[in-house]
Order: sequence, then structure tokens, then C-alpha cells
Amino acid sequence: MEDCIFCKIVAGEIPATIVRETDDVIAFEDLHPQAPHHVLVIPRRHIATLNDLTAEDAVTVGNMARVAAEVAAERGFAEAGYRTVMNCNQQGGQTVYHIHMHLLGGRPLGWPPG
Ligand code: DGP
Repeated sequence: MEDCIFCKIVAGEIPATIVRETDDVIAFEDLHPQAPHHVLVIPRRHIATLNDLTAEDAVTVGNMARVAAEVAAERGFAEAGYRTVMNCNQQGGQTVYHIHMHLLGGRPLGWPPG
């Protein structure tokens, strides 16, 4: 999608520190990390919000979770624990309208979120 910053990262049109790539998913460092490890996992295909998912996206969303877990394992914080978050729309705190899974780890994470 033309004006989507994450589509531009997928296309290589704006820089990002990519940490993992698969056929349908990429993972890169968050620009404003909220934890010692803060990686975003996104589908290559533009999907604006969780509300826009269809049955066709089920495998890709599963792959997003798998990639997040693999990055956590690679970085050595899988056993200590981590959080994945997908914000949806305004009250959910979504600011970029291309779905993304936040992977946060490397410190104790409070609950409930704000
Ligand atoms: P959310 O608020 O859930 O929509 O999270 C959007 C995240 O995207 C936020 O943590 C900051 C990150 N972000 C925004 N723009 C960029 C960018 O251009 N590059 C990278 N790497 N991250 C970005």
C-alpha cells in the first residue's frame, strides 16, 4: 500500500534493522524500543488491522507468532519470558495501520498494560 510505512520497509524503500525474513513475514527492530528487546513482526502483505483478517491470513498470523518465539529463543530470553502484543485501532493503541506483533523481552513486564 502506497502510504504505509511498514509496506515501505517490506519493499526496502526505507531502512530498518531486519532480524528475520520468511516468505510471508519479516521481523525488524522497533524504532522506539520499550524493552531491551523490542522487535516487530509483520506480514509482507498489507493488512490494516486485526479486524481485517480473513481465514486466508491464518497461516501468516501463525507464522508471525512462530517467528516471534524463534527470535526470543535466538536471543536467549525465551525461557525467562516475554510478551507479544498486537494493538488494534485507536483505543488499542495502534499507530501504524499494517498489523504487527510486538515482541518485548529482556526485563520484567508489568500487567495490566496501561
Ligand atoms: P503500534 O503503536 O502498536 O501501532 O506500534 C507501532 C510501532 O512501530 C511503534 O512501537 C513504533 C514503531 N515504528 C513506527 N514507525 C517506525 C519505523 O519507521 N521504523 C521502525 N523500525 N519502527 C517504527
